[in-house]
Amino acid sequence: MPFKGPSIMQSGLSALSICCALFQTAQGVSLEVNKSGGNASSPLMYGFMFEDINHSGDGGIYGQMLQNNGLQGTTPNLTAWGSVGDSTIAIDYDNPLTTAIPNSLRLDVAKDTTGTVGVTNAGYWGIPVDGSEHQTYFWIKGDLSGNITASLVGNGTGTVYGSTSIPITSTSDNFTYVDASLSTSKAPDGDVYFQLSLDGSEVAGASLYFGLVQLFPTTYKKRYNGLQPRIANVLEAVGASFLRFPGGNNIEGEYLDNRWKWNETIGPVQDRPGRWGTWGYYNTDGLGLDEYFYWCEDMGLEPLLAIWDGFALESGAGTPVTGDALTPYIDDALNELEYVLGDSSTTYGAMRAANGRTEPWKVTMVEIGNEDHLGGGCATYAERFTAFYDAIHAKYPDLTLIASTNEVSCLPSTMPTGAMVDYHDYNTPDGLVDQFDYFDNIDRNSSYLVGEYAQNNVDYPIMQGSVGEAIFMIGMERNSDLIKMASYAPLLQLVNSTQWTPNLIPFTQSPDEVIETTSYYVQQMFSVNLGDTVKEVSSDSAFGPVYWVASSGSGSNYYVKLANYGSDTQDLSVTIDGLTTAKLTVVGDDDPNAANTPDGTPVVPVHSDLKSSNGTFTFTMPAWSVAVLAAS
Ligand SMILES: *[C@@H]1O[C@H](CO)[C@@H](O)[C@H](O)[C@H]1NC(C)=O
Ligand SMILES: *[C@@H]1O[C@H](CO)[C@@H](O)[C@H](O)[C@H]1NC(C)=O
Ligand SMILES: *[C@@H]1O[C@H](CO)[C@@H](O)[C@H](O)[C@H]1NC(C)=O
Ligand SMILES: *[C@@H]1O[C@H](CO)[C@@H](O)[C@H](O)[C@H]1NC(C)=O
Ligand SMILES: *[C@@H]1O[C@H](CO)[C@@H](O)[C@H](O)[C@H]1NC(C)=O
Ligand SMILES: *[C@@H]1O[C@H](CO)[C@@H](O)[C@H](O)[C@H]1NC(C)=O
Ligand SMILES: *[C@@H]1O[C@H](CO)[C@@H](O)[C@H](O)[C@H]1NC(C)=O
Ligand SMILES: *[C@@H]1O[C@H](CO)[C@@H](O)[C@H](O)[C@H]1NC(C)=O
Ligand SMILES: *[C@@H]1O[C@H](CO)[C@@H](O)[C@H](O)[C@H]1NC(C)=O
Ligand SMILES: *[C@@H]1O[C@H](CO)[C@@H](O)[C@H](O)[C@H]1NC(C)=O
Ligand SMILES: CC(=O)N[C@H]1CO[C@H](CO)[C@@H](O)[C@@H]1O
Repeated sequence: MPFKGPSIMQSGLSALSICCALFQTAQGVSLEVNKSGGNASSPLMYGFMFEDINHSGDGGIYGQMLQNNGLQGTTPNLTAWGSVGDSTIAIDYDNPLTTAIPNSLRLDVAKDTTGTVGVTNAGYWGIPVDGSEHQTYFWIKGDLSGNITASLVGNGTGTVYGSTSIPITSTSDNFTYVDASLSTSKAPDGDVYFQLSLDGSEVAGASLYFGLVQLFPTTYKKRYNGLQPRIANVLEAVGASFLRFPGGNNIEGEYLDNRWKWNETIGPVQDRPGRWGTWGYYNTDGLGLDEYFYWCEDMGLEPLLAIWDGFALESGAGTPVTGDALTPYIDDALNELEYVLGDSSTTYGAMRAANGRTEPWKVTMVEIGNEDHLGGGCATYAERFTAFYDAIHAKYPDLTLIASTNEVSCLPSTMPTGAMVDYHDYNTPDGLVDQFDYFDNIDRNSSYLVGEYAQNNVDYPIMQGSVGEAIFMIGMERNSDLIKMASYAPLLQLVNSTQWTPNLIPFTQSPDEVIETTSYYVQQMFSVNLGDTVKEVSSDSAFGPVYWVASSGSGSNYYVKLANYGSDTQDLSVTIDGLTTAKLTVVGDDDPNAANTPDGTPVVPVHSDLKSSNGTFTFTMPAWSVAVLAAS
C-alpha cells in the first residue's frame, strides 16, 4: 500500500514551535528524575509476536530452505521443483513416504540417456547460502547403486556455491534415508537453487522417488531442525523478553478444520502433515510446538503460548463452537498443556519425552484465542473464555491466563483475579501519538498484554511512525505496573511474498539482506534499556512534541527514554542527582518518511558518551528521533 503521509503539522506541535521551526531554532526541554519512590515495572516488557505470515516461518526463520518439499496439501502441485537433463518430474501418489507425507516426487529418466539428470528446487524465492556447512536430508526409493550430487547453484550464473557427492544404495522396495553435509561459500545474492543430480546412464528408463527433501544451513545454536541464524541473530540482538506464538490469526484457521493443531506439529517432521495456513499459503509445520520452545530457550525468551479457543475466522463452518461442543477442544487444550508441562510419567508428557525432550517446558503464560472481539467472536467469547479458563485454571492454578481482547463487552462481567487482557493497536503515526495517554486512563483492574501494535499503511516502517511507536511505548512503560508485556507485529517478512506491511524485520534470500528497520532500532533501544522501577520525572514542559519516561534498574542504572515527534531539533537537559556518566543512543532522520528497506538503509542509531559533574546531562535530539539515555 502506498503511504499517504499526514501533514507535517502535528497536533502536538504548538503554534510557537511551528513558528520557530521556520527559523531553525532549537527548543529546550529540562527533565529532572526523582530518585525516590516510583512504581514497579514489568521485567517482561518488550517481546516478540510470531506467526507464519509473509513467509516469516517457512521461507523465513525456520531453517529448512526448500519450498514445497513434502508436496503437502490436498491438491499438491510442483511449485519450486524442476528437472535436469533428459528427465521429467511428476507428483507420485502411489509411493507415500508416510501417512503425513502421502506423495513423493517422481523422476522419470529417459531411455538411453547418458547425460546428467536430476531434480531442482528454487527455494522460497531463492535460497540464502550463507557460507556455512549445510545439511541435506531426503528419502529415495528406486534401484540405484551410484552417487547423487547435491549442489547449490547460482540461477543464471551457474556458479556452484557448494556441492557434495553422496554414495547411494537404494532399492524399489522402500525408501532409503539419506543424510549428507555440504560445505558452501557465501552467495552474493539469493538467486540460487538446490539440485540433486546423477549420471543418467545409471538409471536410464527407470524412475526414482524422492521424499521430503530438506536443506538446512548450520542453524542457530546448531540445533537439529533449527532456525536460520541470519534472522535469529538479528532477533537475539533485540534483547527481548518473551515470544508470543503460534498466532495471531494463524492459530485460528480459516475454518474449523484448518485451525492450528498442536498434535500435528510435533515429532519427526515426516509425520507432520502441515496445514493450510490462515495467510494464504501452506505451512509445513516443520517449525512446530517443540521448535518454538527451543527457540525460546535458545534466545532467553519466556514463552507465551496461545491455544485455539473454539473460533475460526470464517464462521460459516460451525464456529464459534459453544456449549457442550466445546468439550473436546477444551480436552485438546488440556492435552496440549500436559504435553508441554506434564512430567514424563503422564500420557502426553511421555509423548514429549519420546520426541526428545524429557524435562517439561517452562511455561507460565497461556493466551486463550486471538482477537476474539473481531469477526463475530465477541458475543460468545465470555462463555468460551470462561470454559477454557475454568478447566485450565483447575489443573494449572499457577499459569497466568490471558484473554485475547480487552473489550469489556466481549469479556465475562467479572474477570478472574490474575487474568490478563490483550490490547492490539495498528495505527497511523499521529494515531499512535494520540494513544499516548490511553494507558493512563485504562480500567486498572486487569494487567495488560499489548500483543500487537505498529504503525500501518506503509510498505516499510518510516521514521515518523517509529517515533509514534516510541511514544505509544513510552505511554505503556509509564504504566508498566499494569502493562506487563508488549510485542510489535508482524515480526518478519519475506519481501517477495507479503500479505501485510509494514513488518519489523523484512528480508530477502540474499544472505546479508535482513533489514534492521527504524522500528527495529526502537524496539532494541527500549528492550536493552529496561529498568525495574518507573521513576517520577518533573519538567516545566508539557508532553509533545517531546515525550519521556524514566526508570531505574539494578545498581545505580537509570534509563531515560525520549521521543521527538517533530521537525525541530530539541535541546535536552536531564538531571539525575549524583550520576556522572551516560551512554546516549539516538535514532532519527530529518525526513519523517525515511525508511530502511532492501533498497537502502539510511537510518542507523548513533551512540555517544556523556559526562556530568553535577548530575545534569545535556544533549540535542534531532528532528523525528528516539533516544535513550542510560546513565550510571
Ligand atoms: C520524590 O518522590 C518522593 C517519593 O515518591 C516524594 O516524597 C518527593 O516529594 C518527590 N520529590 C519531588 C521533588 O517531587
Ligand atoms: C501450488 O502449491 C503452492 C505451494 O503449496 C501454493 O502456494 C500454490 O498456491 C499452488 N498453486 C496452485 C495453482 O494451486
Ligand atoms: C531460475 O529463476 C527463474 C526465474 O525466477 C525460475 O523460473 C527458474 O525456475 C529458476 N531455476 C531453477 C532451476 O530453479
Ligand atoms: C525478491 O525481492 C528482492 C527485493 O525486491 C529482489 O531483488 C529479488 O530479485 C526478488 N527475488 C525474486 C526471486 O523475485
Ligand atoms: C562417490 O562419492 C564418494 C564420496 O563422496 C566419492 O569418494 C566417489 O569418488 C564418488 N564416485 C564417483 C563415481 O563419483
Ligand atoms: C519404509 O520406509 C519408511 C520411511 O523410512 C518407514 O516408515 C517404513 O516403516 C518402511 N516400511 C517398510 C515396510 O520397511
Ligand atoms: C490431532 O488432534 C485432533 C483433535 O483435535 C484429531 O482430530 C487429529 O486426528 C489428531 N491428529 C493426529 C495426527 O493424531
Ligand atoms: C474494576 O474495579 C472497579 C472497582 O473495584 C469496579 O467498579 C469495576 O466494575 C471493575 N471493572 C471491571 C471491568 O471489572
Ligand atoms: C504510579 O502509579 C500511580 C497510580 O497509577 C500514578 O498515579 C503515579 O503517577 C505513578 N508514578 C510514577 C512514578 O509513574
Ligand atoms: C550543572 O552543570 C551544567 C553544566 O555542566 C549547568 O548548565 C547546570 O546549570 C548545572 N546544574 C546545576 C543544578 O548546578
Ligand atoms: C501480496 C502478496 O505478495 N501475496 C503473496 C503472498 O504469498 C503467496 C504465496 O505464498 C503469493 O501467492 C501471493 O501473491
